[in-house]
Amino acid sequence: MTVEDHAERLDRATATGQAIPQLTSTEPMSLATAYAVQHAGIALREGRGETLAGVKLGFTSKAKAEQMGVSDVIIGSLTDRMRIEDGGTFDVGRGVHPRVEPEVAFRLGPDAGIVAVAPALEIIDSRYRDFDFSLADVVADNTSASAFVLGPWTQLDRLDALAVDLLFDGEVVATGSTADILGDPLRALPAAQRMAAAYGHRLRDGSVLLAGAATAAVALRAGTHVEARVAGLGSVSVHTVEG
Ligand code: OOG
Ligand code: MG
Repeated sequence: MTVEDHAERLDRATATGQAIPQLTSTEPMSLATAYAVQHAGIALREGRGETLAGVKLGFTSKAKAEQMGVSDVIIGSLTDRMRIEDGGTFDVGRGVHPRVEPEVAFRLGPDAGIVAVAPALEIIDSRYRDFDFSLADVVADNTSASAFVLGPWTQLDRLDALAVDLLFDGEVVATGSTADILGDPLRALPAAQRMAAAYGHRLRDGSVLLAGAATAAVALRAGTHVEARVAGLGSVSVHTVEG
């Protein structure tokens, strides 16, 4: 199968909510090819009018790496269509098996420096059966990116040890610290610059950078008020619906 074939299979799985077997179940795939599949998938989205909104990092925390059994940091693309307004809704029926994780987001300025920070929720949804994949598979699947929600932008110099809580209907379902993100989420910027240069992503003026989850991801079901709280940064929320 060609890079385009792989990208189209993943794109169809995203559109239909039908999981597919791992791409690497039939043939091995290099990381370079996996990123080529990821970019081909983004090109399909751009062909439908979506525009790039930024990038995300994955597996920047030990909790996430242990949950998924994959430990190398990965990079993926975010588009405008993935963005949900703070307090908006997410339709779980359109996904395969969506999960949510609390994150920290940065807004990048003209020189790709950080100009603002916000609490964030990332909704991930692997297009592979049972949320099970190798590193190449998850890279090809645009790092499971599905949707993201940004809280209020603020300025804060130190982010190294802020408490992070994920709440479902007001009850804490996961807790962590921003220190769980690369030791300090500010390290996400050099990490993203390195990954972007290596794999062909761009950190443009106004881009969003999702630094990665501070806790393991939690499965979503319909009818839930989902909130992330980051001490000193405030909170961000989304309601899940079905249909
Ligand atoms: C891959 C995405 C990982 C993070 O924040 O670590 C990620 C996955 O777990 O399916 O977004
Ligand atoms: Mg994430």
